[in-house]
Amino acid sequence: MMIRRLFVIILFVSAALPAASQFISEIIEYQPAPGQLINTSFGIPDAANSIIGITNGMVSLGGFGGYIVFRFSEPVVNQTDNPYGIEFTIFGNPMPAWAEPASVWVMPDENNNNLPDETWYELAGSDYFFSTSRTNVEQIYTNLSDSVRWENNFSESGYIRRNSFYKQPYFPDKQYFNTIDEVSYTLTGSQISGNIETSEGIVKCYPRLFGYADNRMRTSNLPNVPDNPYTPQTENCGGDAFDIAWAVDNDGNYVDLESITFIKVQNAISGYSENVGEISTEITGACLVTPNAQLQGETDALVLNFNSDTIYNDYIDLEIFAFENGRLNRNVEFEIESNLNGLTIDSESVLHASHSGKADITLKLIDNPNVSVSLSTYFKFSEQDTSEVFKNSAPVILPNPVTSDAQILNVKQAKIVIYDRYGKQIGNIQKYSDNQTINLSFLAKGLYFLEIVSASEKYCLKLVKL
Ligand SMILES: [Ca+2]
Ligand SMILES: [Ca+2]
Ligand SMILES: [Ca+2]
Ligand SMILES: [Ca+2]
Repeated sequence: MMIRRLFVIILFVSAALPAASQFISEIIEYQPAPGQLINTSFGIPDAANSIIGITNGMVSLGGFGGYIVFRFSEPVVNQTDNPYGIEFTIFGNPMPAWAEPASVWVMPDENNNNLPDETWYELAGSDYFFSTSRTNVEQIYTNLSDSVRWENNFSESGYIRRNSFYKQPYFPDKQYFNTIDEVSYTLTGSQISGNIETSEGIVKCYPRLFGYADNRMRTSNLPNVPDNPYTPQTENCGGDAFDIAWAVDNDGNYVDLESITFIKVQNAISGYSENVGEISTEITGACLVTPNAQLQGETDALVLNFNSDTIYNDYIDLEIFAFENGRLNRNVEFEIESNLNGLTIDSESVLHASHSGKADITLKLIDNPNVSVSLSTYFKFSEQDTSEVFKNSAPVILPNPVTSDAQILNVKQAKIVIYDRYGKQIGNIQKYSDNQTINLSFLAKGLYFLEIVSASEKYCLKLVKL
């Protein structure tokens, strides 16, 4: 009796288990950016090798631009009849509100020399077409005695500082990385917006819909049965599922690749938060999909790039993108549902409001109303809203220069947006009212611009932080 039961269980499990050849067979290159796990057991070449053959290894890619290149033993063929069209799943260690998304790139070995010496094609994820996403970001890291400084070709700069958990140097050490210069080196890649939210003391970096690694949580199900990347809920093994058909060239045009040999995973976010340090992708392994024609699901998707609590206008140009099997589909029409009467969306995706008020909005594909996105905002543009914003004279910051607490006089109620001297938005106060005191001690020393926005007017004030 015991023997028979055991036999049945083994048969059941082995029917779906992945073969050894479905896991990563070789690490070709590991070039991390500086980060809190670099030079620890999770950030050295041995760590890179830990993701071969399994899905529970662990390697850190460090900050923005850090990457790893790996392959499976055989070329990976683009199969449209795979579940949801997916070829492989990459696993990381994200949490529900803490993703560290990495872009994924593929390369065929057309010259058959077993080397990744041809063209990398990015698998364009859900955020690829957003105006807040960039390609060809060159980030230079410089090794300072107690931190790492970075600068990029968009005139931005910052530091990766040591935190209290990991006290070792964060710049890749010569003893592990003999191809990385000891003083400075440059990493180039695609970047998506960090969207780091630190409200209420909790740091959040939300997962993107599809197309990024270390983004979505895994389950304990078999790793060769993939998640449907087009739905926000988790199916099958979870993790991040990839379709070779998402490949784009340098100009963002889709390319049809029959098969690929090399895969590069590269941290796509330059982000830092006080509590958790720099955003640094971790990868634990990857697994090829087992073909299964029965496994099907929704393959339309909608994504929205939107985070305005208040719109001081009667329209907003929405960044909304529809995808069909993960490829951008511009020929779609939307229907709109909202509690606020008089809202419409035109063929250019501009949302128009006829009244001020709080709006909870759902946009659906007309051809497939099962696929939708929602947003909440406040339209604030009508006469009764605007008349009370500013008092008789222009706004003034006191004191200026400031060391910590400040007040903005002559503002009854407005939104305040803080920009650094490069014009990059670094913070905002959604509702500033009536000489309220604000604490600006979080700003580094330097020059800033405060934009004070009401429904009818905008003021820009210079602020010096000491
Ligand atoms: Ca495919
Ligand atoms: Ca992670
Ligand atoms: Ca080659
Ligand atoms: Ca899903």
